[in-house]
Amino acid sequence: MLTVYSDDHRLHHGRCELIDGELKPCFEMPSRADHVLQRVRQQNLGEVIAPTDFGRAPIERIHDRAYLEFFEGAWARWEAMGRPGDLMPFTWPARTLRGVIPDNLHGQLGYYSFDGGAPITAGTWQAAWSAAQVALSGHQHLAGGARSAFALCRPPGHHAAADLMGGYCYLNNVAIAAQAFLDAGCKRVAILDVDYHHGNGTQSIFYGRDDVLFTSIHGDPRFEFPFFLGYADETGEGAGEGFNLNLPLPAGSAWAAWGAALDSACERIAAYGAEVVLVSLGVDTFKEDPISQFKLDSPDYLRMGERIARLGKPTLFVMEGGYAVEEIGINAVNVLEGFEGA
Ligand code: Q9C
Ligand code: ZN
Repeated sequence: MLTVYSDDHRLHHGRCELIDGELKPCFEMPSRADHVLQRVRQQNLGEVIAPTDFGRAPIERIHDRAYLEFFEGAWARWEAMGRPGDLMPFTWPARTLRGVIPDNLHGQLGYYSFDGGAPITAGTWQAAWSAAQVALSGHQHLAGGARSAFALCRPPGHHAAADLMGGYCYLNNVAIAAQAFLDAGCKRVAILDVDYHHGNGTQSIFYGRDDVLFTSIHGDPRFEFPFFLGYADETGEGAGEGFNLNLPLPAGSAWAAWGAALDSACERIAAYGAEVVLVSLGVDTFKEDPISQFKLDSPDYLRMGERIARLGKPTLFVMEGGYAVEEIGINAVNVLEGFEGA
C-alpha cells in the first residue's frame, strides 16, 4: 500500500493544552507521525511519497472562504501583537451571545472555533494545508486505479467543520478527500470513522447530503468529547436523512462490542452501495491511550483492517487521532496490514 506523507507536519507543534486543570504538553505532537512513518518503513508496507499540491480550490469545496482567510492570517496578526505563546481561544459565542464576527483577533478566533484544543502556532496553517494535500494525493492515487492508499495526515481533521477548528483539527482532511472523489465523478462515497472521538466536523459537513454516508464508532458523547454531537438519534436531515450512522459505545468497550459495531457500520456501507470507502483512522481506541477509555489491543487492529477489506471497495485510509505514541505506529499499520492480508 502506498503511503503519502509530508514533513510539513512538523511545522505544527502546539506548546500546551488545558487538561485536568493543568497546562500540559499537547498530546497531539509531531512524534506521532514519526512513529507511524517509522512503522510503515519497518514493515515494508510500500512506497512513501510526498504529496502533490492541488491548491486551494479543493479545500474551498469544504471550508468557508472567510474561515480559511482567517486561519491563514491569524499567526501574523498574533505575532504583530508581540505575544510569546501560541494563539488559543478563550471566548465562544455560546447560548445567549450573538454569532457576530468581531474585529478583534481573539473574538474572531472564538467565532471560528468550538474548543480551546486547537492552538495556532507559526507553522500550523502550512502543516494543515499540507495534510489536506496529503489526503488529496491519496484520492489521486485511488483515482488512478489503486485499491488502497494511506494518507498519513497530521494535524488530524475530523473535528474541523466548514468554519470551525477544535479538537486538534483545523482542516477536515477526510471531508476534503471525499469531496474530491465526488468531484471526479463518484456518486456514493462512504466515510467510516473509527477514531475514539466522534467526527463531529465530518458529520456536520455532510449531514444534509445523500452523496456521502457518514458512519462513526466512538465514545458515547454523554461521557466523552466532543459531548455535543455524536448521539445515535442523529440520522441526517433533508436529503441526508438516513445517511448518517452513529454507533456510540460505553467507556471500557473492548473488541467484542467494538467489532460488533464495526460489523453494523460495514453492513450499512455495503447496503448504501458505496463506490469508495474513506476511513478516518484514529487509533486512540487503544487500551493504553492516555486520553481515551476504550480497550482495544494491538492485534484487534489487524481484525479491523480485515473486516474493512471484506467490503471489497477501494479504500483510502486517512490518519486521525491516537496518543499512545509508542504504539501508534504498530496499531495504525496493523489496520493497513490486516486490510492487505485479507
Ligand atoms: N484539552 C482527535 O483525536 N480533548 N482529537 C480535550 C482538553 C480533546 C481529540 C481535552 C480531544 C480531541 C483527532
Ligand atoms: Zn480521537
